Amino acid sequence: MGQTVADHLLERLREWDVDHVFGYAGDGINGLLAAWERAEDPPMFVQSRHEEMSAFQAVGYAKFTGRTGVCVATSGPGAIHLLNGLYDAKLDHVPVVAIVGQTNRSAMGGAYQQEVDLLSLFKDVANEYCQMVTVPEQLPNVLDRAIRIATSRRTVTAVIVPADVQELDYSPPGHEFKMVPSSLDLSRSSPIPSPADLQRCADVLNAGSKVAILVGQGARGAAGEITEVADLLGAGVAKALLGKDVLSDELPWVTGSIGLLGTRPSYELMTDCDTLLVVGSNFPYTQFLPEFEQARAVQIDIDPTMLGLRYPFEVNLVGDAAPTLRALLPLLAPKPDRSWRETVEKNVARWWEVMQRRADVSADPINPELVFHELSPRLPVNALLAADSGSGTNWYARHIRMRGQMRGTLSGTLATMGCGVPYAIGAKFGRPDCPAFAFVGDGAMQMNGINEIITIAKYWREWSNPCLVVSVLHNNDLNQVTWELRAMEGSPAFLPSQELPDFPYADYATSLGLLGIKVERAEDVGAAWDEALAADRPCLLEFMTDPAVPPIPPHATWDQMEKSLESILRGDPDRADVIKQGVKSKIQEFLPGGSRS
Ligand SMILES: Cc1ncc(C[n+]2csc(CCOP(=O)(O)OP(=O)(O)O)c2C)c(N)n1
Repeated sequence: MGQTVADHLLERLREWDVDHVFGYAGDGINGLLAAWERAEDPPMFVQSRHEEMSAFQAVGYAKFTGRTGVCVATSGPGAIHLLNGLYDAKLDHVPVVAIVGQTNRSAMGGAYQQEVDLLSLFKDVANEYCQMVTVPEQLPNVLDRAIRIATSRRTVTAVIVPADVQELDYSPPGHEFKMVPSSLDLSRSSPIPSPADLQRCADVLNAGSKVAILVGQGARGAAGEITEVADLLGAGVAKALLGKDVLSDELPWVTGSIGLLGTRPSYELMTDCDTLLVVGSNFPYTQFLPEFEQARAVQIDIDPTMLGLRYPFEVNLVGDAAPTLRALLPLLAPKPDRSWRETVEKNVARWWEVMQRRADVSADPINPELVFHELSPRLPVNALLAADSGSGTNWYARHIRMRGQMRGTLSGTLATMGCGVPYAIGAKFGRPDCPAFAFVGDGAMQMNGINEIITIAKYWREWSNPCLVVSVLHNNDLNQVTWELRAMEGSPAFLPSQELPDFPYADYATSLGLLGIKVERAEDVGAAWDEALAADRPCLLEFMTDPAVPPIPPHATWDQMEKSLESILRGDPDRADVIKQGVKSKIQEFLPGGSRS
């Protein structure tokens, strides 16, 4: 038998070195599934419980490997389910290719079952490239462009292949009129700005005396260069959350995360600096950057379409972070006055002391800050960390000290719930030798994490290192939003929307053959992490955490950072009021949206 279009599609993916495809079956891709059955080689088909999870797994795979993720789904409902994961990739600038089926060409336009206008459905999420393959000769061109565009522009592309086309005999494009031959291969380019533009940037940086640097995920791989620049300029460096793994938190002048979930030293770095250098970050919250008149600012980004946003920058350099900073270094004048750097370092040291004390405050039953604080020093240097969207994101941002080759990610821009567990699964397929961790709230677990634990149970034996720890903050509350309601609306928690039903997370994991540990006392937190790390299989750690621990924003004063927590947790009868009514001005002023201090 000759090759079908579907056979060739898999072969082409193989030629592009695609080793995993995250997907879910359906008759819209039956031809493809049959081809998979015939093929003895990669790419491996990884089955999830829901197409959105397949898309998140492809995103997690891409985020942790730096490669292009590929997901596949059937027509109609399967394609629709992919969307949220694809938007997550698009908004965080991660390359993902979606391959979806469609009804047979003979049925198209006939209001047929499962027929959805996929070109329109994907028009926005895959706006850079979304095409339907209607004849075999079109396949290589469409697939190659989808991969090349997704990879080079760090975005989402979509390939739609009608079911009957998948089963046609493959014939390649010829050397003919209206044929589009195609080829493999893609080199990486690494732009560097012109010497004149570099000099303009250096002039601004040299003129300042209190330099702040903000790095994002675009600065990954440039840790050495950032360190040299920061040392020369006596600068402190804050990190956007997607760039949390760009620099080690063991460096005394790294102020940690920025923004509402960020640290007080990052906040002070921005409020007190006179010069700002942003490298590879699209951090959206302008209010956490310096006042407009306060600082002269310059920016470096590889993507010219993302430059110049968020702040009135004087110089916007198009460049790859590492080579651009290397070219900039000889133009920078060392700053002999180190007093600014010393202040930054003092703040950072104080921050870690405050974090220790906040984690030590007792709560009912467990202070969630302690969960992250206990884990941080235990993390292996090659750990892969996936944080879901919820109150835990605060504690991930603040308590986890990145070091070594650790990688960490989250849904930075879409901030979607439900990404944590599938990201970690994608990580394990991309880098099976590394221990992986997912930090997830009980709401996100109930949304989809519970189902993806089944996927972990299905596949973990295939990973060379079985360590995958899913930690669940079991607080029976959609806690992050509960605090937002209190802060922004001055509203008591609306229980019908905020309260969550109970679920036995650890027992459930145990029932699937994984290790499940329920932790109900603060003194057991450290030992539970140790047990999970030493386990011979993936582990679900269920921490019974106190929903009354508030995510204090970074503009709270140092004193407020500590005292607010103690007063809320200890100050009965206030505690009941704060939690049940949530409108006490005492806490209001510390919360996102509350008055600035
Ligand atoms: C798909 C999606 N739906 C809703 C939200 C809004 N949201 C953000 S955090 C959050 C609460 C998360 O609750 P949970 O997972 O239990 O974590 P917790 O905050 O309680 O730690 C909600 C509802 C979102 N970000 N994404």
